[in-house]
Amino acid sequence: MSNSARLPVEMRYEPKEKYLSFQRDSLEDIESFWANIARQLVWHKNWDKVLKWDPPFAQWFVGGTLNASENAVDKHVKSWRKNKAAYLWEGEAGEHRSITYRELYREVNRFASVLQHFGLRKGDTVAIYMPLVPEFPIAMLACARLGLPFTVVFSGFSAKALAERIQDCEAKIVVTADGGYRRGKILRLKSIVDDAVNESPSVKHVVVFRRTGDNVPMSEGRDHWWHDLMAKAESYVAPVPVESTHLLYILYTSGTTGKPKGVAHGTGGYLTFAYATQEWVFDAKDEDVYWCTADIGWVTGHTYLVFAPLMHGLTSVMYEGALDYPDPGRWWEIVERYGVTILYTSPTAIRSLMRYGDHLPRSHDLNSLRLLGSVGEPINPAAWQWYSDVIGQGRCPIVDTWWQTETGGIMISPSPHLGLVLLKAGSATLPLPGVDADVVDEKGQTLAPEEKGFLVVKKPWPGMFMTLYKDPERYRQVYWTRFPGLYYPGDYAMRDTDGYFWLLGRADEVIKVAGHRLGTKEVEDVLVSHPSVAEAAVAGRPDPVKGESIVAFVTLRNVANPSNDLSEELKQHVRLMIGPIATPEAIYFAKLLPKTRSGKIMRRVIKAVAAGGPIGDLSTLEDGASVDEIRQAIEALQMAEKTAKSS
Ligand code: 6R9
Repeated sequence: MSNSARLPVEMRYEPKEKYLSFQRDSLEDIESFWANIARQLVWHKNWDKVLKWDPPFAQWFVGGTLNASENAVDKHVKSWRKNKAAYLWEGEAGEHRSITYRELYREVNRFASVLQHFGLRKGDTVAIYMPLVPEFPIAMLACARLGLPFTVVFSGFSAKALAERIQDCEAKIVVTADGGYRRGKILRLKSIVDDAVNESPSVKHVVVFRRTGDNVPMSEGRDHWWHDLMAKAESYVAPVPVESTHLLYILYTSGTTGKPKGVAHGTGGYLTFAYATQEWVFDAKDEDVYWCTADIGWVTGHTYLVFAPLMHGLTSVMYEGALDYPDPGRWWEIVERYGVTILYTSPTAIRSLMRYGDHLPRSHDLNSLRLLGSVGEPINPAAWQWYSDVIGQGRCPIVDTWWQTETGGIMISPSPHLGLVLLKAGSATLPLPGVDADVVDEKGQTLAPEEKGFLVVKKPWPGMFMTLYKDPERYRQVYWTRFPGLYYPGDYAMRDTDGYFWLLGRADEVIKVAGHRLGTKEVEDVLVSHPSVAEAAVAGRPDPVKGESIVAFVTLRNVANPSNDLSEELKQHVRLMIGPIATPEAIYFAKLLPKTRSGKIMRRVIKAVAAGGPIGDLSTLEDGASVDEIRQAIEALQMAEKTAKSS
């Protein structure tokens, strides 16, 4: 696929060899490679040792001390950037706020003072459960200023899920808001917090930011209004230098079974990796307007909406609400209003927007855009092409970025800053410098090109998580035992003859039809390549003959309507593209699909609906999306199934 010819001259790709040799050189001496980057951060004390590698535990920049909030805000207040916008915030109802670096600095200091007045000391933990408002990063940075590890819990999670996380990390304070807005409705966050805190004895105080003005009960002595506390706060609190390996945050993510995993990130290594990857991948400059659409409840928001862009002094757009509210042109309006130059979003958002057709993006001025990014799932070639043609107007390279909560930052992606490689729709291209990725077979042996296997990382990198919180054994077991000595992220992958990585979905998402293994993604990609289909989720259903048979749930683009003919056409389409073995036994047309906060389809739910079994308790869904939204999606799925069966 040659789209490079249409890119602006400065974005044309470099010969792959140059890029590959840079990649190789960085791996020869990873310690000095990463140390050179770490030196660009502000340290209180230099490290004694770059890497202490006691497999599978890595400690980066051992002996060094620094402070994350100082790297994110103090640094800029001393420079011309002090009055530059750090965040251009837009509320769902259309309010605007612009927060300069100087203002951000003042608020972070004052909120740190608030936390200090509660008697919190370095190492105490804080839980944050907030809507997407500027006070969200302010709370995170204030915690970091005092060396208080924080855990952000996505605001779509239920009280039960919130309580489980608060209890696991023994948070002393919860920072929340009276509510938030989602599709014009109020999410009652404070009442969820009340339920969670009632079961969580570690919590001594709850700080409530007033967002909606809703009347919420405040428990005397325990609950405090953000603005009351801030009015009495000091305007400066010295940043507490912490060891490079000091816990910066814990982010809970779902495991295949049991309780969520507390992914624990340190400070110095994480920040170094965030800093480097932001530059390599987004090539952002001072004049850019950068918009990472992720919620901060997801790791993408932590790294690429908070720490990395702030360390670089960038201007970020932050939008509170739903992408299609009040209409599906909202995002394009935002791009036009702020002159967004870099847009970083997920394949699921791209597919949702795609289904409304081209007229909405075409009726807005998207000429400011120069770089587009994707994260969260493999981006199917059809969505990639639409993103490139309709949103990027053939001008903007697409960076498809593969990474995980555990990796802390982007691992495999094109790197416009270092010299872009030829892009291929659907491939995350090559590992970033210092990242030693490989594709191996069941025994851990490197596979030949074009062979499918397991993605692994062979050398430690600074962004890697330190452990699973309070559970080092599980850390070892989940990530390091499958292939001893290699980090196993749990993804399927393939490398082509050019060495490009193709991510093929989670390794556990395999359906076995009559003995043949099929990745759910293979079938889904083919379905969404059909012009009528917006999104697809397939699952296996137990079948007495074939072991499993395939059922597919699809949402349609606006141009199409459900019909038996279309269902047959889609079955034929899959049959032709993959083979008879992959032909779905049933196609169900749904209005929406249940998704996690990062837009990943909830396989467990899809599987349960497909098999006709019980869905289980929604409040315990480990990787929450809004419980309400999931419930609606399930109803839509069940409805789709019923309609199909009765017709
Ligand atoms: C950042 C994030 C991690 C899993 C990961 C993989 C999938 C993410 C991807 C991708 C293919 C991409 N994933 N980005 N797959 N191409 N560009 O998503 O973190 O929520 O922890 O999920 O997401 O399967 O292992 P997280």
